[in-house]
Amino acid sequence: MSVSGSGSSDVAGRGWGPAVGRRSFLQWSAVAGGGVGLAACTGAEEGQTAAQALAPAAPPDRTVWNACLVNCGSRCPLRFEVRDDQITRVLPDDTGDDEIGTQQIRACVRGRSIRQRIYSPERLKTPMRRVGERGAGEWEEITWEEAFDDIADNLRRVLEEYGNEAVFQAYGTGVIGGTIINSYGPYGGAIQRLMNILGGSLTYYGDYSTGCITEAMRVQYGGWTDTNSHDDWKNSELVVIFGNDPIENRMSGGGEVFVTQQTKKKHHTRVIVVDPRLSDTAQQLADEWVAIRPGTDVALIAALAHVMISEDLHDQEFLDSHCVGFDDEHLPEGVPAGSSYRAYVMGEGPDGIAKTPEWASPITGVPVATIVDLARQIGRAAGPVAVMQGWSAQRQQNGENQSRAMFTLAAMTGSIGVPGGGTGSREGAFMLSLAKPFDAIPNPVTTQISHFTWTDAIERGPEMTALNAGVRGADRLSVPIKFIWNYGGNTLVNQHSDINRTTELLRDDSLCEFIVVIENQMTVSSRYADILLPDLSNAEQMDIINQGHAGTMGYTILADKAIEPLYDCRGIYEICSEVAARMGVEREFSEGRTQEEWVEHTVEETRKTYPELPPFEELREMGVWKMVGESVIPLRDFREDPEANPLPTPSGKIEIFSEEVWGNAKRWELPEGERITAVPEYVRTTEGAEAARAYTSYPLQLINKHFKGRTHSTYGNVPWLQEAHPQRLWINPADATARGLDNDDWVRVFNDRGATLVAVKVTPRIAPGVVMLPHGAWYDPGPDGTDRAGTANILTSWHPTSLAKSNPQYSTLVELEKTTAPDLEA
Ligand SMILES: Nc1nc2c(c(=O)[nH]1)N[C@H]1C(S)=C(S)[C@@H](COP(=O)(O)OP(=O)(O)OC[C@H]3O[C@@H](n4cnc5c(=O)[nH]c(N)nc54)[C@H](O)[C@@H]3O)O[C@H]1N2
Ligand SMILES: Nc1nc2c(c(=O)[nH]1)N[C@H]1C(S)=C(S)[C@@H](COP(=O)(O)OP(=O)(O)OC[C@H]3O[C@@H](n4cnc5c(=O)[nH]c(N)nc54)[C@H](O)[C@@H]3O)O[C@H]1N2
Ligand code: SF4
Ligand SMILES: [Mo]
Repeated sequence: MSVSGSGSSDVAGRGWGPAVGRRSFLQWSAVAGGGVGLAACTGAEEGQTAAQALAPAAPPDRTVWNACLVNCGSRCPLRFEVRDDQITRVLPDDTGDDEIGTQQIRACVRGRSIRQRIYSPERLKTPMRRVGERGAGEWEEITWEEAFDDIADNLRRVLEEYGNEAVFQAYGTGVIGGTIINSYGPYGGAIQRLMNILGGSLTYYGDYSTGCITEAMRVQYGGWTDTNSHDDWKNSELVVIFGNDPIENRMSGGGEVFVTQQTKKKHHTRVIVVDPRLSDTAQQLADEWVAIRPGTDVALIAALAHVMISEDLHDQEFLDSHCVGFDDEHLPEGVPAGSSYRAYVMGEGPDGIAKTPEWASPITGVPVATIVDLARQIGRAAGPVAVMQGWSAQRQQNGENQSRAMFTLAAMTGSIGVPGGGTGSREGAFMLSLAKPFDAIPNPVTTQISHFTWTDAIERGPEMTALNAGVRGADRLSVPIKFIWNYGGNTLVNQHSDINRTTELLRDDSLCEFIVVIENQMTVSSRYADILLPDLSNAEQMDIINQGHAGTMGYTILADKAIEPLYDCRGIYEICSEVAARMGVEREFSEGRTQEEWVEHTVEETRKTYPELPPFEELREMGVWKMVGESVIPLRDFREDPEANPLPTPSGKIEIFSEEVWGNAKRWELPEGERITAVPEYVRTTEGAEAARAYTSYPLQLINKHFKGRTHSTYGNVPWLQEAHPQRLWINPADATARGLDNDDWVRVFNDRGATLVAVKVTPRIAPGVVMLPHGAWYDPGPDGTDRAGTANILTSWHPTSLAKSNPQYSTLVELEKTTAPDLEA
């Protein structure tokens, strides 16, 4: 049988119709007929109104602890009320109180609407094999036995023909909170375990979240370094936030929203937010908003440094004792004078340009007086200054230097490693760390690419070398990627850059020969599968959950199975066990344990570190277990005694000048016009602020923030959330007027890579010349190929950043024109 779209079989026999495409709530109910769509979500009877359906009609049989496992950074316990094997209601954590450290971890709107995801009409229902061209969405339903055989045959063939380096688990964070059902390869999980037993697979360094800052931290601090946890604002004189948005990112009411709001309320610490948008954080927590053009923080910071140096407002003593290369007197041996950060800032370096506020203002869009005032507020603060950053200032071309400049500003304040200060990085949180017996098998393949360059590895694998593409662990790739496991991820298409180019690449099955997708929903990545497997949702199985960001609270959740598997779905543990059996390694894979026994084993192993953690059965009853920790203050020991506690950098100090990058700048083969720099310089880029104003074709800078209506693309098909948080392009009134646009008008946003249709939100909350399209909307091409969902990655570029080879998705230039609302049925 050949079917289009999602699996149409109705194995569970509950009256779910065939899956429909992306639709609004009303269309959805209408198409599904008589409110069946909603009924599917609520367990309501046909013909009931929404209000009747939402009212808890009859008491539940039982309440089961589970959790929201998506990658928002928070991780909330959920309590599922279950009646007749259907989740009828979702409740939040009800343990703890309203104090930081013992707070309730209250789920946000997304977690609380998880029923609409679990019971979505787009849920995959049965295993399927592609029959038409890859991506065309034509399938035949197959049995699980056929699916397992097919996967094992192809895996064996690829391993024999090309070797282990040809197999790749794609980036996927849809189930990042899980331990056994963890979708994020770098944390381990079932697929990585299976591949490691089979001789390993190609992996990656860096990630879509933090590719540039991770490399910046390695260069400057010697490795991953958080800044102080948000609760520590109580000790700060001033908090300066570069593009961090804790109110809209990681939205758990027990996490960052709660901790930042409570701390601000109690301690009234002055907060300045530097951001192209008046973010929800700027709106709720800031005393001052500095509107900046994306990607120009590094220029702003150079000008702040110019003022601070000129007016002697920096902590020279700390820079002398703890840092390398702030000034020419503290450069590594053999490096010529004029190479330090101070020389760069004061115009004593090779470019001879003083980075004055007058120099920075036209680049950044920040007025000269504001720059001077900001430098004086930072430099003259009577106590510690907490400089911190989010991650989107670094999800850009030159993102590495954006991050490094922020670390350097933190060093200039001398507030690193002390209460109330910070490293200039993103906030840390006290964490409970689970034992990971399931992930104990190492990967024999040591070759790595950057997370972002997997499309290049499909296209031109062996051309990629250490010097031209940042390959690590080997001089070059030996083979292209030929086999992809895609579990709980949508970076296969939707979340990776340049969707038109990616889909063209994936359509050609002579390049990547076999793609297995394991999903809950018919996403665009699902469409590019050769074998598409319907996974269980977290409600249908048990796991032990990794903690998310909650300031000074450590916790874990025992997420229990709440309902029986829906349709013909099976879980990742069973899937990998069955493939392992066909590859002759079932025993090594399972070690004789069921999934539940692995969870129990994990709890028992974790109890060796945390003896207070209750045993398995007790924990299962409790659901969530919390421990009170302390504020996180990274680099405290180093601050106190840098000689006794050196950093893992070559010099043991904070490397504002990096000798490694200085050397690589001469060795690496970079594309024409690109530079990597030993100190955090502002570098002009092809899709940066200056290019926007120089080009006539694409004069707007597009950023694509992490949005309250979704976690990336997950929850993107939930009608309640689509209604509450509609997809809109933010645009400044000046830019809207110039294009004849009013609020809610539809526009076509385009550049050379593609086009998308979306309605606008005209608002002074975004800087002129900048537009913002929340990322993660579900790609929905119309008949002419134009996307109709407002999908950001139709516009972004594959070209990686220079140093980290990372995703520069916020360095995207576009233009837009008024159009009419699309016909979604076409
Ligand atoms: N333009 C642009 N692109 C970006 C970003 C950006 O800022 N701008 N951000 C980047 C960042 S930081 C990240 S982390 C990535 C995130 O990209 P991804 O890691 O791909 O995250 P999601 O888009 O949420 O996709 C997760 C998938 O998991 C599926 N899923 C959810 N639950 C389950 C489950 O129980 N089982 C299975 N099998 N699947 C499940 C969901 O349906 C969804 O398709 O996106 C990156 N892409
Ligand atoms: N609700 C929700 N929360 C999430 C996620 C989600 O999808 N939804 N995703 C999670 C994940 S995986 C990640 S990686 C994090 C991402 O965390 P971030 O990357 O920090 O999140 P963003 O919201 O994209 O950006 C934060 C702020 O930076 C601003 N900004 C953009 N460009 C610049 C710039 O050049 N300079 C300055 N100063 N500011 C800039 C944006 O306007 C925004 O207000 O969020 C996590 N939290
Ligand atoms: S999306 Fe994040 S904040 Fe919201 S419920 Fe899930 S884990 Fe909690
Ligand atoms: Mo991320």
